[in-house]
Amino acid sequence: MADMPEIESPDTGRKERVPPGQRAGSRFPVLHYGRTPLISTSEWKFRMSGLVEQERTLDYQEFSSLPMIRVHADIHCVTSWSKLDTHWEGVSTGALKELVAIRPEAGFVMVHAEPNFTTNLPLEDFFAEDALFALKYEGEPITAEHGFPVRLIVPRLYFWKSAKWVNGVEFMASDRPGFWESGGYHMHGDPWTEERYR
Ligand SMILES: Nc1nc2c(c(=O)[nH]1)N[C@H]1C(S)=C(S)[C@@H](COP(=O)(O)O)O[C@H]1N2
Ligand SMILES: [Mo]
Repeated sequence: MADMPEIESPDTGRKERVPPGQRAGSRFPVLHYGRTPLISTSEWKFRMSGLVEQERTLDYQEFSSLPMIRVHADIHCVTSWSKLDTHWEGVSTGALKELVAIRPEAGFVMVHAEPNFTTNLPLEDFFAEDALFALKYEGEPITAEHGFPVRLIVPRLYFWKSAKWVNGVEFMASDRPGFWESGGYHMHGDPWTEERYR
C-alpha cells in the first residue's frame, strides 16, 4: 500500500541509539510466560472496556480493516538485549480514539492479552505516535511465538509492555500493576532512565 503512513520512532534519531545497560544485536529472542497460544483470526476478538462511554468489541475482519501505519523503531528488552531498526505494520494506538469515546478521567490503560497476560501503561505512552497494534513484522504476518495475530508495540518503553496476543484494552483512572509489574517490574519502564525493577 503506497499511501501507508511511515512513522519514524523518535529514539531512532538519537546519536546514541542503545540505552544504558543494553546491548544491541541481531537476535530476536522469544520471551514470555506460559505456553505459546495458537490463535485463529476467526476466533480473535479485541475488546475496548473500562472508562469508555460504550464498550466495543471488534473481530479480526473489522480490526484489520482499520487504517494501517508502518513504524521504524528500536526495541529494548529489560533482560538487556536491544534490537535496532525493526519495522512493524498495523493499527496506530491513536486509531482507538475514533472507535470509542474515552472518558476524560482515564489516565492509564491495562492491556489484556493471552494467556492471561496484562501490562499497564500511562495513556501518554500508550498513545505515543510510534505505538501500534502490529499485524506484521518486517513485511510478514507476526509469527505465533512473537504474538500472532496482533501484538502491541510501544518502542519508547521496555519490551515487556509490548504485549503479544493482545485481545483488549481497559482504560483506567489510576495505575494498577499488570503481570510482570506485580512481580516487581517497574510500573513505567523507560529504558533511557533504566526503570527496570522496583
Ligand atoms: N502475552 C504476553 N506478551 C508478552 C509477554 C508475555 O509473557 N505474555 N512477555 C513480554 C516480555 S517480558 C518481552 S521481553 C516481550 C518479548 O517479545 P518477543 O518474544 O517477541 O521477543 O514480550 C512481552 N509480551
Ligand atoms: Mo522481557
